[in-house]
Amino acid sequence: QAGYTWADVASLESPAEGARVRVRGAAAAVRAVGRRVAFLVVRQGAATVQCVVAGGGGMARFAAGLSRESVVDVAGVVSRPREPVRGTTQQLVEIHVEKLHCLSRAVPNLPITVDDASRSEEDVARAKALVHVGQDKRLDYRVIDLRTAANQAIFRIQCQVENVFRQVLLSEGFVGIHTPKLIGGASEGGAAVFKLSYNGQPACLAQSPQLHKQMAICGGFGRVFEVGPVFRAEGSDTHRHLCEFTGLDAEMTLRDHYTELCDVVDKLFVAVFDHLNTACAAELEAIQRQYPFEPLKYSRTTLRLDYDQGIKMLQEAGVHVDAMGDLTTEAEKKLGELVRERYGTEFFMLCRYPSAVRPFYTMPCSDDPRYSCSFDVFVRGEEIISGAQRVHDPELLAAQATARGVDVGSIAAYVDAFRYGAPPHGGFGVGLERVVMLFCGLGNIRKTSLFPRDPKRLAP
Ligand code: ATP
Ligand code: AMO
Repeated sequence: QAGYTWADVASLESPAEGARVRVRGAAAAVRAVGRRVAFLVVRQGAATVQCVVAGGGGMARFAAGLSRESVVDVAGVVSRPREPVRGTTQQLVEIHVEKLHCLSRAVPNLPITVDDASRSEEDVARAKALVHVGQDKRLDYRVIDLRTAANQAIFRIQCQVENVFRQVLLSEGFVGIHTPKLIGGASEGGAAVFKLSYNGQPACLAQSPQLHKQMAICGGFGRVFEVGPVFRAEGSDTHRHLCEFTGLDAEMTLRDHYTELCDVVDKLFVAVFDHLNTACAAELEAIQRQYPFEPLKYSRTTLRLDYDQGIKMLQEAGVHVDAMGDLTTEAEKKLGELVRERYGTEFFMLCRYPSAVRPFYTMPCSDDPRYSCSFDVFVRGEEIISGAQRVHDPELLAAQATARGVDVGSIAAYVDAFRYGAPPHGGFGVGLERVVMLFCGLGNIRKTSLFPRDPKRLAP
């Protein structure tokens, strides 16, 4: 296609009128007007441009016969129509097509269409006649579903969360590491592990990088982070549990107190949220159009409450909670509402959990061992982060593991790591999909996982 310059649909506004461009994208819509003119909307990512196919030679008829989602190459001249039809994602300019090639023909009867997958609940409610595509079907045909403007935005936002996580931690002196995902014993205790045979030896998929991120600290790295897969054999379907998710983990030596971890979380997440609100405004708008949500309320310095204070707030509101037990999902939600009403924020930390409800590696508080040097972080009343100072005394560690039913033999190398000199340390783990789900008020974690793995789904 000599004489044409490759162009991206999203930046088509900048070439001067009359520029000769070539774009490649999907045929999002085709409309024939008579036999000699066809309008072809070409989509690339979330951006679309209208292409006018006119004149003889059968090109208009060829365009009119293209099945939707076929991949095409269009070469032509940029023009600025006098009355541009501006869709939400459509460019103001058009392309007057001189050459048209189809590179990949989509089947004429698509199992779902991008238009149907793009409808908001309000659209569906307003026009009962519109096809409503349920989540399962959309996930079955995820490669088509991912082409919606909202999905294009969700995964760009997810990438930015990960990017800011890395950038902030790198600037704070953390080193990125990669820990093994094939391990000999459950890293979190509990039953939710995928077991497998490792050349005949019992093994499992890592439930977190917990053991090895701590061992990296024992290995002399003062501050580490990891972005990697986490496997949990969750038994029941919920809106916020996946069987495989992306963990953003950090671990660091501590000087005096576990609240040094809270300081890092604070800096990190204010930076993440600020970045999303400024650099990703267009993406947030695209998500809003399909899934309306209120912007997250958060403050410059993150509110920190003690677990006891949280319990008191719930009890005063008439919620029955066990002061030394774990919070139920409903209690967590309710606490999120109470905090928003009283403090005007939807992002807060709950510190000093009862030791009994935390994993075996958690450091008890020195002033009262019934409580622990730990915290959870909540967004809109749901947990996105767990963190704590760790036990670095091997005897106490083994005792706490045994008391919680963890087979010390299966984690012997981990316990031994603390026999060779280990500094006080702690860390935290963030669920990437949960951050995006809750920041954008999306209501279901499957929406923020590219190809979700839940208790029922192993495909696509
Ligand atoms: P974590 O990541 O720490 O496991 P979580 O959000 O899964 O975080 P849990 O400590 O497992 O939290 O559980 C907290 C609460 O969430 C439980 O008390 C329970 O009410 C609810 N919950 C957890 N798993 C499920 C599930 N599979 N089905 C229904 N509710 C659940
Ligand atoms: P925890 O088990 O709380 O802590 O997990 C950390 C964070 O991971 C996310 N998360 C999940 N996301 C999707 N699907 C799931 N099934 C799921 N389970 C957990 C949540 C949660 O806050 N080792 C500790 C962390 C640490 O102390 O460093 C841990 O794994 O957002």
